[in-house]
Order: sequence, then C-alpha cells, then structure tokens
Amino acid sequence: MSSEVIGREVKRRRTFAIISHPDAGKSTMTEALALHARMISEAGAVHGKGGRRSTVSDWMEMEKARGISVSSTALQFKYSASGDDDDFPHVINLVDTPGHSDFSEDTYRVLTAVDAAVMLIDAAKGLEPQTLKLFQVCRHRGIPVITVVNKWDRPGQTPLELIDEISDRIGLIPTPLYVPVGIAGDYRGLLDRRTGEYIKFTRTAGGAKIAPEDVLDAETARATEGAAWIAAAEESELLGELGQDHDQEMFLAGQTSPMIFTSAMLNFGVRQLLEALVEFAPPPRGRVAIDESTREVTDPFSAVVFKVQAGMDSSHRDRLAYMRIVSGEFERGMVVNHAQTGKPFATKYAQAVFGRDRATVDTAFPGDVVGLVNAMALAPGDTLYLDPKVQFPPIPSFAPEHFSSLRVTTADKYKQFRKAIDQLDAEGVVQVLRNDLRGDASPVLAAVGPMQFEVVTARMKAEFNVDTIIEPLGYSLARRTDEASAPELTKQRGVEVFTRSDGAILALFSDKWRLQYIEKEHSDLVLEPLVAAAD
Ligand SMILES: Nc1nc2c(ncn2[C@@H]2O[C@H](COP(=O)(O)OP(=O)(O)OP(=O)(O)O)[C@@H](O)[C@H]2O)c(=O)[nH]1
Ligand SMILES: [Mg+2]
Repeated sequence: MSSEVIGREVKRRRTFAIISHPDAGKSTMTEALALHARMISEAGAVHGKGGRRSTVSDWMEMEKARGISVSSTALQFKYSASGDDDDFPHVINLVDTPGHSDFSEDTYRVLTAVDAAVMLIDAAKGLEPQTLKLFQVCRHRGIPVITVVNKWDRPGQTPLELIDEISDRIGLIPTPLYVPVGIAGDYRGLLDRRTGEYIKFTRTAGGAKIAPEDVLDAETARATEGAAWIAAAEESELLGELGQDHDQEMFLAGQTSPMIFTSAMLNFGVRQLLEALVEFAPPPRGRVAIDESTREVTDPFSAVVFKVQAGMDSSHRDRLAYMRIVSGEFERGMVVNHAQTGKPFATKYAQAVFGRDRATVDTAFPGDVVGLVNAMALAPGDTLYLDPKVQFPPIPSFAPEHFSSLRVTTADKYKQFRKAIDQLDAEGVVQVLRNDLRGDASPVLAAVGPMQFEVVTARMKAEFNVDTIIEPLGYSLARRTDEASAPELTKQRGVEVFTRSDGAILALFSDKWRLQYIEKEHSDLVLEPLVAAAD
C-alpha cells in the first residue's frame, strides 16, 4: 500500500469522542449524528422500543433501564460533507462515552485514542463538575475541543452568559461558528457567522427525522424573525469585535473552541456539527512511542487497544478488544505482533462496530476503530504492530477509592463466578485484589466509583447467571507497596495488603489519617500514590 493512498485515507478521517457531564445528551447526539449521516433512518429506531429512550449507543440492559450510559461505544459512518465527492466521503469514527464520574476511567481511556473531543453543555445547566474535569483532561492531553451547547429547545442561559462562563472558568475561549436565532426554549434557527445567512429549521414529528433546513438571506431573516434575528446579529457582531472568531491554529493549540448550539432531540444544528468536525477537527496524526520516537501514519501498521468489552450480545458471549489504528493499513487476517507479550496475534475476526451491531471489516486505516473478537490476550493500553517494533505508552489506571468484597451466593456456581471475575478484570471494569486471608472465593473489588460495582453484579447475573453480593469494606484509599513492606503493613490496624491481578501489591487504608500516621511511624515502608482520577 503506497503512502499516497494511506495519506488520502487519513485525510478524510475524523476520530473523536463525545464527552460531558451526565445527561447533557451525548447518546442522543450520537444517534442524531448517525441519523444525519443516513446510517439509520429514524432516531431511536435501532434499539428503541416505545419512546426514544434507548439510543444506538446505549445497548446494555442496565443502560436501557436507567437511561444512562455505563460504557463507551464506538460507531463508524461515512459522511458526505458539502464540497465532498460523494464517491469519497469523509469517514467519521465517533466514540460515545459515559458521563457519570464513576465510569470516568472508561472515558479517560477513550480520550487516549481520539484526535478531538466534542464537549456537550446543557444550555440550562452550563458548566458542571464533570465538564470541568474532562476539559482538564483534554487540555492535558492536547486534544482540541468543539463545544456544543445542547438542549437549546429548552429554556436556559443566554449565549453570552455561557460563553463568559466557559472563558472565565476554564480559560478556553469559545468562538461560536453560529449564533442561535431565538432564545433557549425558542430555537428557530442559526445565524451562520461566516456567510451572514439564516439557517431556518423545521421540526419533524418527535424529532425522529432530519430537520429540514431553509437558507435565507439576512434581509429575509430580519423580515420573518424580527427581534430574534436582530438579537442574533448583534451578538455575532459583538463576538467579532471581541475577536471571538474561529482561528484554526488557536483551536488546534487548545486555546479556543468552536461553538455550536444544538438540539440533539430535534436534530437542530447537527449537520452544522458534522460540517465543523470535517472542516476543523484534525485528521489522524502520528503517535509518540515509549522511546519517544514518533510512529507516523504512513509507517507500517500499528494500533493501540483502548477498551476491552465482553457480553455485548447475549447470543455470542465473546470478548471484543477495540483498537485504534495509529499507522499503516490494516487488512483482516493479517498476523500482527502484540508488543506486551511478544506473541503473534491473528486478526481473522476483525469487525467494524456500530453500537452493538457489527460487520466484518476487511481494511482499515489510521483513525479507525476496529473490534477484535475473542482477543483474550489484549488489555487496555496494549500495542499491536507490524515490524519495525513499536510500543506506545501504557494507559495509567486510576486510583481506586471504593473497595468492596464480592461474594457468590449460589454455592454450585463457583466455577462460573471465577470465570466472570477474570472476564470483568480483563476488561478493566473494576480492579481485582486478592490476599491469602480472604481467599479466592471473596476477592476484593476496587473502583473509582460505586456504580462500577453495580455493573459487576448486573453483568454477573445477566451474562454468567451468577448471583453475587457486594459488601463495602471500610477502606477509602490505596497505596502501592512492595514485598518487603507488606509484613509490617499487615500488622497495622486499619490496613490490609492485597495483590492486584497485574501483580502490583496494594495496601488499603481506612482513611488518610491512618495512612499519615503509618507514614510517620514507619518511614522505611514503601507507600507510593497511584494515579488520581483527575491527574
Ligand atoms: N429537550 C431536550 N432533551 C434532550 C436533548 N438531548 C438529549 N435530551 C434528553 O436528555 C436526556 C439524557 O440524554 P442522553 O443522550 O441519554 O444523555 P447522555 O449525555 O448520553 O447521558 P449519560 O450517558 O448518562 O452521561 C434524555 O432524556 C434525552 O432525551 C435536547 O437537545 N433537548
Ligand atoms: Mg449516554
């Protein structure tokens, strides 16, 4: 494969994550984007039964029941942007992430695998705690952010209030590409700041279909929308005077963020978001390896695994590893190398994923997310490559703050229980800790947030038919220690020592005062902090 072909394929790809505080509308937006790309014919049509609650990316039973996402989901679709040759459309790789902070480790892993992020903000709520944290992660990783103010169909703040809040609190300057016509709750259309035209939307029944657009000139807009148009035009002018126009370099440097106002529910502003992604979001680039060399996109094949997920389909209980291709062309059937084990890995069962649906994928290029079926040896952070060898930096695991023991309640299910634990451990759903005292029958689960435990018990039941109970332990923080320090630590009150499944020795402490006391009394003990969730 010539590097010219790879270059052309890379240029038309956009790989991004949708992130936000819970409930801002990520899964609804994911569905709306797929609808606009004509991958599905009706929003909610794919898995929605009655109402629109379930979206194409929310497929787990627990997600459907609660209407929240507990796991990230990848989708790929083609989108013919304005100016595209229809035979060579753009290829969009999108990852919908869970908003709840208990699942932030999953979101973080996704952010190591994408080139840009779409940050959703609820028009009424503005910046929320998880939004702030995610912005920091994006900044830290140098991921450019497109800001989407969603739910503009409902009452909310004014555009200028939201813009001020973002620049004041995170120091990121929003550069609206469009200004909404009509206040939050009265969403009529958008003023295109570059052309000065009015894009007028028409509602469809239940917002299930693409909303028709009419493009009108400023004069006609003023005549039909009156005060709403004048207000939008004034806001646009003011933003121009403040220098808040899109600047590609500043956007890529993480200093500014193109901003769009949408209603994912009504499908308003969704096409504009796709166009902005195609026009401004960066195409895939090379990636820096552990030895600090850069694997360029046109180099031989390499990929990073960022997620492992099983139980996606009750009819096949397989394990899927999601890899993001970094360089070269991928061809199904290729035998690649697994950097962590040095072993070959056959890719006969490579699949393109679309929420819970899958199709065989024959070729893929940098930026693409490909699912590898039954990839038992692969874990998040792993590297796959064709010679020359490359290994990308591992994904740090978060510091757990919640610890519970897990016990099986049906005696004859012990074998299944063990299998299930290994499975969920390999996926990184929780960390699994063991020690001789407790034995194998009641391992300790360590998590960033308690909802991860609920996922464990729900999946134990649904996928392995094992009933389990979770018993919270009285520990609230963990430190990494070593063999030499373990005996002394075990003697201490309020401390328990475990081996994590990756071999790390962890000491759990009831609280930070206990830890401080022990650190002071026994300064010779090894007690290293783990990576904290917000780092
Ligand atoms: N009015 C209105 N409601 C919306 C809009 N977008 C999403 N919603 C509703 O907001 C709720 C949450 O939407 P989701 O798409 O599940 O939100 P999410 O960000 O994926 O949530 P998590 O994955 O749990 O973080 C649902 O009831 C949606 O129907 C919108 O543009 N307008
Ligand atoms: Mg969601």
